[in-house]
Amino acid sequence: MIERRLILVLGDQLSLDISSLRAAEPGRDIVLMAEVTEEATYVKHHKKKIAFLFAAMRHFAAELEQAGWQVDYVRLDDPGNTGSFTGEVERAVERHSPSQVVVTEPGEWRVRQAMDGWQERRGRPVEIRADDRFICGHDEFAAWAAGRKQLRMEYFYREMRRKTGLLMEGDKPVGGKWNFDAENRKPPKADLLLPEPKQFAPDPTTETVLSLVDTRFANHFGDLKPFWFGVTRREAEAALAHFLEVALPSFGDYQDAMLTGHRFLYHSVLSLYINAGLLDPLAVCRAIEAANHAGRAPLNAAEGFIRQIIGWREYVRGIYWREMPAYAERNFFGANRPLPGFYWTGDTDLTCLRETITQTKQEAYAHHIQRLMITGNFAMMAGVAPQQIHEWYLAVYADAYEWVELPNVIGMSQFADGGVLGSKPYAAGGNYINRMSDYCANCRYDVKQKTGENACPFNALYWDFLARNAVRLRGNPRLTQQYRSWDRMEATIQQAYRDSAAQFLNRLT
Ligand code: FAD
Ligand code: DLZ
Ligand code: SF4
Repeated sequence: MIERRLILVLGDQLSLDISSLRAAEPGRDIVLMAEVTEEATYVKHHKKKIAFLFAAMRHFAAELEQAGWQVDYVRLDDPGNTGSFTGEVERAVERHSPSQVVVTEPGEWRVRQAMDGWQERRGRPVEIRADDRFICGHDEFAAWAAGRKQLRMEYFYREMRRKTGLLMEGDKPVGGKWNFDAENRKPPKADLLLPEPKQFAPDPTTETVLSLVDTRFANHFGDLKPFWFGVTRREAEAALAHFLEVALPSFGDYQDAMLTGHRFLYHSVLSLYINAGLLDPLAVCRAIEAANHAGRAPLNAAEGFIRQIIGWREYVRGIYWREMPAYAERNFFGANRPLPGFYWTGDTDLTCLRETITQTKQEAYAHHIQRLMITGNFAMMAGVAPQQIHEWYLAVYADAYEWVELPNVIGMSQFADGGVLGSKPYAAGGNYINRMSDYCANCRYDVKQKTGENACPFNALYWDFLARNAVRLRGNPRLTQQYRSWDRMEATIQQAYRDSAAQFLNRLT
């Protein structure tokens, strides 16, 4: 009897050299891929995100078959589909009687917990292999973090630069500095020549998926069409090539800018492809480095981009696996306000929030500063329960998986971890938003007014947030200046801020 193995490939493991496939033989072993309701509904994911994943999975299965693999592909609407990974592995074990089940470790704690129970349940050996598409393994991150009083991305990032050799000259960073962010905060200009990400027309396979999602997930958030994401490795590579050519040179300069109607600016819109496995993160960084070497991208752009991938992306994953499962429950400020309903509709008269949420609904995309300084900043200052805003982010973005989304939300944007990931809350009033965007020019609120009915709500919320949380934040050395300003204000002005914030928050409820 042939000793064949069952290789499970998850929807965000669409990489030909994933560790599970490396352990297998095409002519002998069976690859299992399954569309399951549980993954689409444990939070109600954006329709575009589900469509992207199912279409990419179907194309990947076809690619594997062309390469000689036997693929057992379970569609969402196949009769007998149990709707969960556990159920589908059990059914496949019965179909194929494998000697062993092999899988690459999942990105999410929830799925890892389920997998850890599989061997006992089926009495069949289950091998869970490391996901070496990441540059930094779990043990390596633990060793780096051990004994440090504070974890900070910048120091971790330097280790990753040394490890990969990216933008290095021997043991020195190219250009003499590790970080060129000081050059990366240019405000937007209305006359910028703005590129768009590469768009792809759905083929018949994708059209079938679009119909399925339209029927089965009609009550999920977000617009399904127009659907223009790439769904194959080749398309993802074309999207990367397009980014290198048209947007990378200005990526650094305008990284923090926001412009009405321009959803992507110079961002790459590659995270959905990288996170699903269609692009390899290190290969993307090498392409960026090569563009810099060839004189096609300045160093501040190349360094800024590479830092996001080998710095932030790896760092948040390290934090996730180090801190879970307690991390998901962290609530440093004890915030308990329900998520305002307009996060699901965009129906609000705060222009910055309306723009960001509307584009999220349409595109399943918002760029980093919109996520951090508009929807995240607002939720934190308004005192929204971190677990509610976390579930929102996990549901609405096409690139969201808990390992990357949770630390960005709980740690970076809500400071709900009290400073594990970052050193201070990203709180800001209307001035910051006005400097980095053109939203305020077209808003019913006046960004220059501090308090009152017509004042930008971010202004009062900012001071109210600091005052409300003084016990927790006053000792933070990065907020000394802010608390000094608050303390110097006359009591009547302080009260006016608190009253304005209270009135606004009451209306919100
Ligand atoms: P670009 O601006 O072009 O950046 C290049 C690449 O760097 C991205 O494609 C991404 O792979 C990586 N990157 C950049 N910043 C980060 C970061 N902070 N953490 C991890 N990778 C990063 N990113 C996700 O991939 N999934 C998420 O669910 C997610 N949720 C977020 C939630 C909040 C509250 C915040 C503040 C950030 C979140 N991010 C998330 C990080 C970042 O906003 C997105 O990676 C980025 O906006 C994706 O768009 P892009 O590909 O155009 O990125
Ligand atoms: C996000 C997602 C969705 C919507 N659907 C599926 C699916 O049907 N089958 C699958 O294998 N993966 C899916 N995924 C991605 C998984 O949620 C992801 O692999 C786990 O969260 C582990 O990171
Ligand atoms: Fe947002 Fe305030 Fe500007 Fe309006 S005025 S867009 S609410 S920051």
